Amino acid sequence: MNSTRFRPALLAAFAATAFVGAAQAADIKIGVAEALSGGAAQYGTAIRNGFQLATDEINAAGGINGNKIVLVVEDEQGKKEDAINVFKKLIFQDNVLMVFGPTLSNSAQAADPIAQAAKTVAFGTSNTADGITSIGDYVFRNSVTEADVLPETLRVATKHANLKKVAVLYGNDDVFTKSGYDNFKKALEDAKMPVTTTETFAKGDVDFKAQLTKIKATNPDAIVLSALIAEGAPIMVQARQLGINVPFIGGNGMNSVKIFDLAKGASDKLYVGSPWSASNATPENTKFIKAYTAKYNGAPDQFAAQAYDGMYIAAQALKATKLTGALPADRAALRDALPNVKWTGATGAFTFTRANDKAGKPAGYDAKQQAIVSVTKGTQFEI
Ligand code: 1QQ
Repeated sequence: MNSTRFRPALLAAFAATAFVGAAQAADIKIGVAEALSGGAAQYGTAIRNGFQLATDEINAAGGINGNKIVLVVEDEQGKKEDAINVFKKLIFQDNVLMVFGPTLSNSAQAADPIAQAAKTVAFGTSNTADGITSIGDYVFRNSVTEADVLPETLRVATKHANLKKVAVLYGNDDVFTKSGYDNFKKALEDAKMPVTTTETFAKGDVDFKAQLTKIKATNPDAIVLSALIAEGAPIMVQARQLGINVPFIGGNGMNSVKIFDLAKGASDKLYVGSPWSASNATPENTKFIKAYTAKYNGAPDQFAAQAYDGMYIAAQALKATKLTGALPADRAALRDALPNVKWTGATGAFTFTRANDKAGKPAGYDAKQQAIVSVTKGTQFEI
């Protein structure tokens, strides 16, 4: 008699425990929109690996206050139309808390306004063109911009290779390559470096001999190149075939170990600036390189490193956020927590700075970080 009277109460207590338990162990869904196929997959695959490695480590260490991060990964193919569609799917159908990506600035400029309008954080780990975070206050990046890196790359390369005059070659139909060109142009003017000729190419071009022949005729000491790797690698190969053996000075697009596979011996004498170096022997970087190499059977690059750090930065913000389960409130709370994160990861010490929009009003958040300039293969210059 007594036992039957108590049973409902006990059952209710169990049910409540089960409910609280389930709520505490709720998964935290994070969208990953990266180029996993097409010409930009060279970057996107490394980025996806970096996110996955960090997520596995964070979850193995107890997740976010006991909750697991679950990645919803989509291929945006390095195309802006696909980036828009993938952002819409992740934000409106999958109901992710935030979105990482897309890979290219060209796609970010098209897709980030979707996230901004939906008041959902868009966090780029590889977008380096001017103006990406001026889209709005839900737009973040931990990628160091071309504007920050290229003047230093040029300064170090000029000194190291004793440059007196350079030729310029850039892609004029991509947000990143155009922004790289604008920043190189400004840096060259500031450094009073004579430019022998300026040539352009378009995305998808495969034959660069016409531009390179013109460049060769002007006898530059180096070629300043703003290109993505799909065009940049064959440009280096074809330059060497034409007997152009001067150094190349590249931006973030050339900052991938894939250049060794794609251009082979022709990738020698390439100067690039980077927020990350394989030879930076900090405990965080050593741990990252070891874990990445073990998991993926190959060396990481700075795209993997920035993605890895990006996930840890988001995790710090999430740990400081009281998630309620109400998506709009949680998305806003995450946005509010992110700017306060300070994190020392594989790429070194990291904080955000506030960016301005076109009207000069505070907008999204840019990485504040140091750059390193290196020449393939071998030499590194800390700056
Ligand atoms: C951008 C870049 C590319 C090289 C990303 C892979 O920096 O598009 O902003």
